[in-house]
Amino acid sequence: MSAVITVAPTGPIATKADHPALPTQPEEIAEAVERAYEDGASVAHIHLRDDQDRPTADLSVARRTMELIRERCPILIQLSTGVGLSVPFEERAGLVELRPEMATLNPCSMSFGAGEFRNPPAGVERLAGRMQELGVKPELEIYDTGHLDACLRLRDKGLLTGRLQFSIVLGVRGGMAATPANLALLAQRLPEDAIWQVIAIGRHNLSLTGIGLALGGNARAGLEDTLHLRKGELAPDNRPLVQRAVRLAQALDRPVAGIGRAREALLATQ
Ligand code: KMH
Ligand code: ZN
Repeated sequence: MSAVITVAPTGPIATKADHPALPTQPEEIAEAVERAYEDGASVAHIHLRDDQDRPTADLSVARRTMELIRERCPILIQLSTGVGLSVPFEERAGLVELRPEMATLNPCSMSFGAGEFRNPPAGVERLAGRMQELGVKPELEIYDTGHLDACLRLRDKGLLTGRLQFSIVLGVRGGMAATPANLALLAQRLPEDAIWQVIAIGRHNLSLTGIGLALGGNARAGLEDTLHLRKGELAPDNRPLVQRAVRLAQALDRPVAGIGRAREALLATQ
């Protein structure tokens, strides 16, 4: 079974002070995405920054970034509606109006490091419904077991249809710890036909990405999830992280999905 590799070149938190090669402006993000596409990624998970490098849900920044990516390569675009902790939920939700192929849906509020990640139930339902109307495929971000149950309730209400697509997010302070046992617990509770990947934040990124692939999941790689290749060694940029995920998949006999395969696997059954 082929593996879909997602690149997550920029997250909501790290800045250029943390990593000088972090792509934050539309041109920089498009460049990093094109390199990842060349290396085997077929999905780009995108966070946007304003001209001061602060997280933003500004539609003109998003539109410009999407245009630049589409000029460069046919990668599937997944906008993050998580955006950043400082951006209000309704602004974040507005990003789906640009009709990316996919967008994230964070089903629950939670503590997130030292901050709060607000995803109010009524807003989440509205966003799920709007994504359905627009044909934007939700990637369901589950940071804890109850988040999976919240997604299944959305499905029972008819707000999620087709094969559900999950990211099991491990290692955020406020969510489940990055351990193999937590990954196994969540993976075996997913609906049987679910599509899923691991998002392993921080130092367990490599081992948990490998376990996820070995269990049949897809993989995500990039500076959003870890700035390091290994303890004490910064990744020079996104490229070696993506290349490493590709090598991991290949070593596990999971051929890396091209765009056609990824489109079929992720979008065909909406
Ligand atoms: N930043 C990760 C902890 C999103 O952007 O909506 C989870 C994530 C979710 O990527
Ligand atoms: Zn993200």
